[in-house]
Amino acid sequence: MKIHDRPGFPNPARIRIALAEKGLDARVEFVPVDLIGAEHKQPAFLAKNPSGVLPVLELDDGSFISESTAITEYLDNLDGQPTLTGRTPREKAMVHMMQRRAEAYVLDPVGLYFHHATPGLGSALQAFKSPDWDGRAEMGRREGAKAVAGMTYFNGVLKDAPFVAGDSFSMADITLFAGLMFADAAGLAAPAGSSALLQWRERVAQRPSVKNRSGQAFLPVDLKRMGF
Ligand SMILES: N[C@@H](CCC(=O)N[C@@H](CS)C(=O)NCC(=O)O)C(=O)O
Repeated sequence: MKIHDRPGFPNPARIRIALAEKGLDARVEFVPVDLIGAEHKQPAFLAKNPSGVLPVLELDDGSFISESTAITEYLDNLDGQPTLTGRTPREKAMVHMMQRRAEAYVLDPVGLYFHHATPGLGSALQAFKSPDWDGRAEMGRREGAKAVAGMTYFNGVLKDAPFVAGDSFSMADITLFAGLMFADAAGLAAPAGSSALLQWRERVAQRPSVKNRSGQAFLPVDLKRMGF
């Protein structure tokens, strides 16, 4: 198996955490993609994933799987013992629902804020982000506010349960964790009173699958290197 990604970015991090949770790192070859140089918007990459985003899983039979949820489901079911996507019909439905909320309420709006209301990843990529649209920064700011409201929602969820989808760590936790990572990089802080969310985050940060990846620095390091 190959994973086409760039370490340090939030969606690639979702898969790297899932791989580590499943103990599958050694079975994967990582293929770096120059996201800052917009390699993922060029025909060779678009043939692998027409959405033009990372990560992409390449199977040994030559097929490509994109979308972090689909990749995580594949990895989680490889050993017939899913731990990240639910075991019973109820668990599976809860994980699916809550991870989708984590994407829709936090991770995706943070991405829109980052790419439209800030300098994002620089000029090569900005050329693909509707730079001529006047309403772009305003849309980005609204998405930023939506992400902060999403954090308040998840703070409420985590007051009542140890993990995002209930009693067990799951793909939903990974998605929300990646959303908060991205929020840090984009300069969006959790609102005052988010103690349940921040305590959950600290617990997740201590999991070996997350903690042992600290050498593969998350987004802020790349941004600093770029002078942002
Ligand atoms: N829905 C996709 C989102 C993937 C995504 O947005 N990846 C980011 C990297 S964190 C990306 O490739 N961004 C490039 C761009 O927006 O041009 C997934 O779940 O994998």
